[in-house]
Amino acid sequence: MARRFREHDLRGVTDLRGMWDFAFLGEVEPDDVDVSAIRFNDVMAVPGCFDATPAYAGKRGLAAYRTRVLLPKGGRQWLVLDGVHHWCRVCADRRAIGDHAGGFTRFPMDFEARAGEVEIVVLVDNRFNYERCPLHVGYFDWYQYGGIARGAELHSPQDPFIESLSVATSDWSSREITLTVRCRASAQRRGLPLTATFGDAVVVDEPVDVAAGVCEFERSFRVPGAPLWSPDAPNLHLLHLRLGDDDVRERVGIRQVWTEGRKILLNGEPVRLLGVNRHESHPQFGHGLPDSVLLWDAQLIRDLGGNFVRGSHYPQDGRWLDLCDELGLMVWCESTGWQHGAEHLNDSRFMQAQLTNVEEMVAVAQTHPSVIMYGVLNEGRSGDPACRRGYETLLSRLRQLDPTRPLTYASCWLEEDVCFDLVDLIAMNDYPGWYHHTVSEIPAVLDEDAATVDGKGFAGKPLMVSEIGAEALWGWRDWNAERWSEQHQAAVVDAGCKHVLFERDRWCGIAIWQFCDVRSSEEVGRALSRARGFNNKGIVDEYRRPKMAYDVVRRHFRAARGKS
Ligand code: ADA
Repeated sequence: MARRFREHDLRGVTDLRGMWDFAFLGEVEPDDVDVSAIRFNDVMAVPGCFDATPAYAGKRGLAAYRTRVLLPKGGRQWLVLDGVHHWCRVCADRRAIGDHAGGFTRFPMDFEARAGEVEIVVLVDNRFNYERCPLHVGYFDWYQYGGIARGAELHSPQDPFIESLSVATSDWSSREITLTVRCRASAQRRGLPLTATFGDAVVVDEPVDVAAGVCEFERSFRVPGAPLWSPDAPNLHLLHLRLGDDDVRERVGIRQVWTEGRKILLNGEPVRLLGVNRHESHPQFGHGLPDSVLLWDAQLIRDLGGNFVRGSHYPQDGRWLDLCDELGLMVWCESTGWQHGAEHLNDSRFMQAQLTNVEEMVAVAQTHPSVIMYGVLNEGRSGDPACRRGYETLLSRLRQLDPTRPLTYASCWLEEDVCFDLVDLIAMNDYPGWYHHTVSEIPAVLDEDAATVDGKGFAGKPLMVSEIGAEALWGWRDWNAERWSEQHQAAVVDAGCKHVLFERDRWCGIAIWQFCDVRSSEEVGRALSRARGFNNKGIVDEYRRPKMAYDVVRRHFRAARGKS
């Protein structure tokens, strides 16, 4: 992905973004495709979603993308795709080099090639096929676009090759940072120079021995006095790591997050999460948002006085996380999911796909200081004892992969929920004033929800409202202020924010459902309950035009943050 800082000085990286050759193949099975016989008769933007363009709007089927790259050096190549929706087969010089299932995550594919031109073809399938891609099921309440939606790069790796670099603040007060480097070498190497600079300071400089295959090592260092990262002062530092002939640069924010009693602490100070749920979706770009739209979104959340965004309901684009790092937005990053039940959580294909999704999510998210917690399975049936094992598996894998961040999941099963003990922060989704009850009853319903959680023995844990909101059609203003009007939505978010932020101190935060309107699933059942086929609970519409609720949220968030 193209980042705001140069990621490599030594490693050759070709950015593959731009126009690719394209062919929509439709109802064809990938196994039946002869890659050399594809007639590429169109072009498509990468990153982008083909089914969000006028020519292919709403189409599901197999599509083929092709580009050519000039390799200065032969040998092992590393193709890195940041998100392909939602199943793909990658071919280099007409040979399949691998399949990948699941959109929204970065995955590498390596292959051998000679110096000179290499042809990359990616077969992309946006159909729902549970066998092939159990992560994406058609009933979700968002439109699942197809295409190479995020960045694409070709890395010509050095040997040894730095496969990943994790950076974590191990102690914010002494400014201690721990690096975990994972590298791959074709043969054992002794006394390889390892150096790391943090800003201008050399913090690691030593010879290391590297074994053949994959090896991992950890180093810690301190940078006394270095400014910390927080939403009010999102200080970032550049770290440059070199191992032999390979290198990687990463941006570091020094900060630690943990929960204590009912609070969530950032560098020892309690923080209140003021934010929105945000889908990465736009009618013109699908899931492949251009930088300018990402910037719009971040600017608007900051304008609201927000300091928090829940990445609903899938892993986030590294470019968005870069922006959140830089502009001081705290992020909840969650695995892909929507209202899964025991039939999925007890299915090994689904669970394996979830585990891969969680691993790929952490690989991208973990270097970002903005990511303050991880979540799994939005509104899964955490109230069903038959689902508990699935929650345990995913949450314990997350803890193992990254023990530095609190864990959560959004629950809509408060009374029945059997998984609250597994998380650090309890998150409740409820829609009083929309699916049930009146606006004036919202405070009482929220109090009852909190009392339910507390009554189950979790009064000592942090609790947040992870979803609350109502639908409003942009521009539909009506004296009756009924459901679907901007007035009604404004009244719902007004009552919710007022109660959670100013009338009680039980909740450590609130995330409005949702930031912007998004296209919903094309399934008939969903379409009939979603005017225009969109989930219209955005406080801005899909083109980011504000509704009345926007100003209401802005007033409350700014007051809560002590701003005018
Ligand atoms: C759920 C879900 C959201 C959205 C919302 C709604 O709680 O988590 O994705 O579907 O409800 O608008 O009903």
